[in-house]
Amino acid sequence: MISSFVITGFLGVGKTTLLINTVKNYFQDKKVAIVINEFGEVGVDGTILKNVYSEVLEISEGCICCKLSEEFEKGVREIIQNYNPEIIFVETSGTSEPFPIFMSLQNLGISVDGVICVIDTKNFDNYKDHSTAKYQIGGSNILVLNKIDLVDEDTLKRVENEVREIKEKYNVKNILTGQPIFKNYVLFKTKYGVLPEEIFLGVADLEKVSKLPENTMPSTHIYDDKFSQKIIYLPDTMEFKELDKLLSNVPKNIYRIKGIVKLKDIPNPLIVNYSFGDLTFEEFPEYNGKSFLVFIGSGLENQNIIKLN
Ligand SMILES: Nc1nc2c(ncn2[C@@H]2O[C@H](COP(=O)(O)OP(=O)(O)OP(=O)(O)O)[C@@H](O)[C@H]2O)c(=O)[nH]1
Ligand SMILES: [Mg+2]
Repeated sequence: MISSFVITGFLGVGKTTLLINTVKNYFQDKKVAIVINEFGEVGVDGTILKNVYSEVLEISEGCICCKLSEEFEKGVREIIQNYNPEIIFVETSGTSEPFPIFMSLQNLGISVDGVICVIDTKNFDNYKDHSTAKYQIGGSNILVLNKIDLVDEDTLKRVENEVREIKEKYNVKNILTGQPIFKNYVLFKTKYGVLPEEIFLGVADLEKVSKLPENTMPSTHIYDDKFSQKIIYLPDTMEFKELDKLLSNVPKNIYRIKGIVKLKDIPNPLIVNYSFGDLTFEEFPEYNGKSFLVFIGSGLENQNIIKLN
């Protein structure tokens, strides 16, 4: 049986980082396929991950948990047929819930060995009130407090307590029996998504979780989070200081910016990563596409995000 892990968590928490830093190391000898669903039409993570993994399937537009389950299942079937992977990792978009994806994978006869929810310990307060964030925690059995390098001990303890409370309250339940679908969960604290190998060897084995009875849906998703996105293509004549200026005063309703940008005064293209005020750049020499930034937030529809000179 093919096994799989679902990696969920809000926008910018470190899901792709986990795939790059941890998964790669532990599965050197296995045929790994990655399925990635990004919020936004243009794939940043897919482009980055293709550099690391040989088989990456991007399901880009929309969210696989609500609109795209058919496309998701078709894509996974294709990847199995063409590549015959031993293990599949699914990175959900930061705005999706993991549970419908868990069910889709089970429907396809794939064993789901873990649903990992990555949590941004530093920025948790900025996004914890979104219902999606709560259902992501409730729908996972491996909780990962990430970015602990950016917080002090007290914050870490407080966030851990809050996450555990949310887990209790939002734990997915079988609506017929009222019983939790995940009987237990584990919690890890880490930075840059580095996790111990035992996680992937069944320490939090979902096999103990019984298969769902047919026609059973969990109490799920209240669609009160409204996310939108804008993509902006940038001229290659831009200089670093212009880009930096553009990203230094980001309005609060923009949670996440990512993209790949070529600049006049920097030899290699840069991956731009902004989440809740934290901004990083990383060189990406292999990229030769257009320069673009994806802005994700709420109420962006009528907002003029940037002015280009
Ligand atoms: N300081 C610090 N930065 C981190 C850590 N983990 C990830 N990051 C940074 O956080 C940013 C976002 O990381 P990603 O892995 O792209 O996050 P993601 O959850 O895949 O984001 P989306 O797919 O857009 O939702 C990047 O700049 C990472 O380098 C961490 O533990 N500490
Ligand atoms: Mg990602």
